[in-house]
Amino acid sequence: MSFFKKIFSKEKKEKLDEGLEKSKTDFFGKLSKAVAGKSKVDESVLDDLEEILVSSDVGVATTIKIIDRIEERVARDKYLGTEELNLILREEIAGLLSESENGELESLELPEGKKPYVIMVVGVNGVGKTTTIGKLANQYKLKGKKVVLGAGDTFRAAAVDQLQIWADRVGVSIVKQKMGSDPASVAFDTVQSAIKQEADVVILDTAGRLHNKVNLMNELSKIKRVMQKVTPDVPDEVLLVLDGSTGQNAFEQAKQFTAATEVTALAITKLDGTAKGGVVIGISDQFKIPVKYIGVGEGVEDLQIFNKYEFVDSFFSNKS
Ligand SMILES: Nc1nc2c(ncn2[C@@H]2O[C@H](COP(=O)(O)OP(=O)(O)OP(=O)(O)O)[C@@H](O)[C@H]2O)c(=O)[nH]1
Ligand SMILES: [Mg+2]
Repeated sequence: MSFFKKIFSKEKKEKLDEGLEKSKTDFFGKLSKAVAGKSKVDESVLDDLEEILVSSDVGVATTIKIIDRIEERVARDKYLGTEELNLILREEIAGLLSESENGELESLELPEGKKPYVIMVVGVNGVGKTTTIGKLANQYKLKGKKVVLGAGDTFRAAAVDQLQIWADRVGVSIVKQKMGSDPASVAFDTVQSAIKQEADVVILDTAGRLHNKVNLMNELSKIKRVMQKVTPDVPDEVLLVLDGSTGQNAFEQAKQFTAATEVTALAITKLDGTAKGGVVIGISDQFKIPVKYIGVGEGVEDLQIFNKYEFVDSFFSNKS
C-alpha cells in the first residue's frame, strides 16, 4: 500500500468514526446500562442486547441472527464476560455480514468496453440523490474520468439549478432542459452528448418521488427505454439512495424500490449526526443488493466506498 493510500484510508476511517459517533454513543450507552453490575453474559443480558439492537435500527431479522450467534457462543464458551461483549459483537456481526450474498464491490472500477458507463440514481424525496451525484462525480473526476451529469429531475423548480451548482463545483459537464420537460428526453440527450464527448461516466439524476409502485415503474422504465435508443444495455447501474437517518423507513424504501424496479446498488446517506447507523448493518445483511456508498456529511468529500468490515470495526471499536 502506498504512503498516500495509507493516509487517505486513515482519514477515511477517522471520518467514519466521527460520523458514527452518535450511533455509537447511543448504542454503548444502552449497552453499559444493560450490563451494569453484571460480569457474565447471561439470558437477561442477551434479552437486553436484543432490545438494544432492535432499537438501534439493526432490524428484527438481523438482530435475531446476531443473538442466535451469540447464544451459540455462550453455550460453547461456557463463560463470557460482559467486558468482552464489544469484541464478540464485532466478530459475530462481521462474520454474519461476510455470509450475506451481496459481494464486496470495487466501487469506482469501470468495466472494460463500457463507455459511457451509465448510472441512474433513484430514491424518494430529499434522501440525498443530488448531493450523492455531486460527490460521486467528484470521485470519478479525481480518478481522471470524464463525467457528464444529466438533470433528469425536471419536476422541482430548483432541482436543475442544484445539479448545475454541483457540476460547477466539481468541474464536470451537465446536460439539462427546462423544468417540466420529459425526464426520458433529458436522459436521451445526456447519453447522446456523453457519447459525442467520449465521456467515461454518465450520472443521471431523477425526481424524488413517493414509492407508488405503478408510477415509479412506468417512469423509470420509460427513462430506461428511451436511453436504450441511444445505446443498448443502459443503465449499467441503478443506484438507490436511502436516508440512513430515517432508520426503518430506509429499510422499507429499499424493500419497495427493489420490488418495483431493478436496483443494482445502494447508497445510504446522512449517517453523520444520526443515532440510527445500525440500519446499515441490517440493510447489508437483509438485501442481496450491495451497499456501495455511504454518506457521512454534506461536503464533496463525504461519500465513502462502503466496506462492511471497516464499518463494523468503526461501530464496535472500543467504547463503553
Ligand atoms: N448530513 C448529511 N447531509 C446530507 C448527506 N447527503 C445529503 N445531505 C443533505 O440532505 C439534503 C437533501 O439532499 P439532496 O441531495 O437535495 O436530496 P435529493 O434526494 O436530491 O432530494 P430531491 O431532489 O428533493 O428529491 C441536503 O441538504 C443535503 O446537503 C449526508 O451524507 N450527510
Ligand atoms: Mg435532487
